[in-house]
Amino acid sequence: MKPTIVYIACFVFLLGSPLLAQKGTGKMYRIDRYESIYLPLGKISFADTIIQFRLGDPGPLEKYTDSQQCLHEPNYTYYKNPDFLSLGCGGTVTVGFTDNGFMNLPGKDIYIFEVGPSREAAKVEISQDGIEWIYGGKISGGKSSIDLSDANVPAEVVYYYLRVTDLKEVCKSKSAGADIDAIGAINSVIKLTINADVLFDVAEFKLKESAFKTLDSLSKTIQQVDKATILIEGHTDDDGSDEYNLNLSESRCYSVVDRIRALLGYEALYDYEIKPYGESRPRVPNDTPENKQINRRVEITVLPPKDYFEGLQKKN
Ligand SMILES: [Ca+2]
Ligand SMILES: [Ca+2]
Repeated sequence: MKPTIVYIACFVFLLGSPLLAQKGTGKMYRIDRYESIYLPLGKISFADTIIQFRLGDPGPLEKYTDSQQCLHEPNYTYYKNPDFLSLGCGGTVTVGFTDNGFMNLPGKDIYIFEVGPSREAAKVEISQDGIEWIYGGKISGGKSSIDLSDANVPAEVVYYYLRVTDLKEVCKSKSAGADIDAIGAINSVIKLTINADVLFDVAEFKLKESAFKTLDSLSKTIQQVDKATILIEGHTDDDGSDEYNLNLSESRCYSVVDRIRALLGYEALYDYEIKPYGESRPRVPNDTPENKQINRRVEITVLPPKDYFEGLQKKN
C-alpha cells in the first residue's frame, strides 16, 4: 500500500505547485543562491547573436572579453570561469534576437543576467531594426529586470535588438564594467507575417493550395514553444468598403486558425485569439499595387500563455 500513497501524494503535490506542474517550454532560471526567474517561452528567449561589441576603457582581464559569452541560456558557474562577458568601463554590447523577438507586455519584459562580485549599473536600449534606438531602462545593483512600461515603450511593437552600455560605476575591478552572462526576454514572442496572396485568392477566404505548405512550415516554427497564446491578425488593402474588408479579414483569420489548430493538434496547449482589422491598419499607403500587396497580410504572433499573465496578476 505504501508506495501507492507516496505516489498519490507526489501527484497532488505536483498538481498544487504551478511551477512544477507547468507543462511546456517555459523554464525557471537560477539568478543566485536564493532566487530564480521564470521565462514563459523558455530557451528561445535569449539573445542569439552579437551585432557589435565595443570594449570599455579600462578594460577587464582579457579572458573576460569573449562577447559570445553573453548569448543563449545563462551558464555562469563562478567568477574565475570566464563564462560571461565583462563590458569594461563604459563598454557596449549590441545583441540580436533571431528565433524570437520581445514586446512590452504586462509585467517585466527583460532580464539581464549580471554576475560577478559587484553588480554594475548599465543602460539598456532597444530597437526594432538595429538602426533606430529607444531607451528601455536601467539595471543596477540587485535590479536586473526591466519593465519597458517604466520607459513608456509602446506596446504592440516587436523588438529584435538590444544594447547594453556600462555606466562607469565600477571601473577598477578585474572584470571592469557590467558582467553579463545572458540576456533574456521575459516577454518573448515569435512573430510571423505571411503575404495574404500566398494563402488566399482575391476576395476569397478559403485557403488555396499554396497555403498548406506555408502553414505547415509555420506550424513547425510555432512548435518550438509548446504552450502559448497564438494571436492571428488579418489585414486587407483598401479595395472595397471598410465593412467588406473587415468581414473578409475575419473569415480569413478563422480559416487560418482552423488549419493551424489542425496542424498543431487539438489537444495541444495553445489558446487562439483572432483580431480582424480589415483595411484599418495599413503598413504602407495603399497607393500602388505593390504597396497594396504589402498591406494584404496575416500576422501570427506566439505570445506567453494566458496562465502566465494570470499568475502575474495574482502576485500583485
Ligand atoms: Ca533567442
Ligand atoms: Ca512590461
